[in-house]
Amino acid sequence: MKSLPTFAAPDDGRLPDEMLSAFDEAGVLILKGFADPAQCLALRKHTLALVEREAPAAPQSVFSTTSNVQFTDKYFEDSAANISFFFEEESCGASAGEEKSAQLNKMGHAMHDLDPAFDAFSRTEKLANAALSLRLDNPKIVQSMYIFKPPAIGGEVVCHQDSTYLYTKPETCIGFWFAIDDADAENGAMQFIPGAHKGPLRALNGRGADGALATRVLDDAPFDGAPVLAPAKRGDLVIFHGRAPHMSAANRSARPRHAYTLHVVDGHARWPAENWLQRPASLPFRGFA
Ligand SMILES: O=C(O)CCC(=O)C(=O)O
Repeated sequence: MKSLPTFAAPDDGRLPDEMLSAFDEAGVLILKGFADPAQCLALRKHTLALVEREAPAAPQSVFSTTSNVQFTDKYFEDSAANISFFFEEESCGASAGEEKSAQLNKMGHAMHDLDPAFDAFSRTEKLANAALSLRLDNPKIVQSMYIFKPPAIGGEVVCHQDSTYLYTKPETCIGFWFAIDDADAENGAMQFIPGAHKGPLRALNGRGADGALATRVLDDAPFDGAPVLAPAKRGDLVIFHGRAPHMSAANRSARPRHAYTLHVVDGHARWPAENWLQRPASLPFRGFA
C-alpha cells in the first residue's frame, strides 16, 4: 500500500519545493506537528463549553454524507454565516449526564469569523504562509468545521471531492484539516486516493433554477486507485487539493476523533451564486489578516 507524503511541519509554514512537489503529485500532504498540541487542546475545551452552552440536546438538524439530508434543510444553508450544530444520523439525543458533543457530527460553518478563539487558531502567520506557498495568492477562508466523529456513532464520510461543494471558477479550493484528537484506523482517520486529484471533478453541488440544492454528476468514472489512511496525531495538519478524493470510515471505537477543518479558496477566482455557501454583505469572506 502506498503511503501519503508526510513531513515535519516547517517552522514558519512556508512549504519548500520538496513538499510542494509531493503535494502536486499526491494531492495531499501530512505535516506533523504543525499546530501546538496545547492550543489544540485549548480549542477542544473551548468547543466543548460552547456546545454545552449553545447546542440543542435533541437532534434538530442532521449531517450525513450517505443520505445528504442536510441539502433540504434551511438550518444547513443558514450555517454559512453562523455557528450551527449538526447531529449524527444515529444520534438519539444526549442522555442525562452525557456530553452533548457525543451526539454531534459537526459544528459549522463560520466559527473562524464569529468566535475569537477559532479566529485566533485559524488566522496564524504560519497557516497564511502555507496557503500562500500553495499559490492561493488572495486566500479567503470560506468555511470552518469542527468535526466530532463521536465514539460508536461517528458517521462514515463517503468518498468525495471538496470542489464539488466549494466550487470556484477556476477551481482553487484547498482543505486544511487539523487533528484535534489522534486519528487512526480505529476511530475513522481520513483516507485519500493519492494522485487521483489529477482526474476530473466528478460532481457539482449547487442551487438549481428552483433554488433547491442538488448534486449533478459531471463524470461518472469511478475514482482511480485505492484509499490510503492518513493517520494523524493531535496538532498534525493534513492539506488536500479540492479534487483529492477523500473519505473516513465510521467511528465504532470508544474514542472520539475531533478535527478542525478550514477550506480556503483564491479570492481572485469567481464564487458562483449557485454554491450552497453564500455570505450576506455584512459578513464577507476574509483571508488570514
Ligand atoms: O473529518 C472527516 O472525516 C471528513 C472531513 C472532510 O471531508 C473535509 O474536511 O473536507
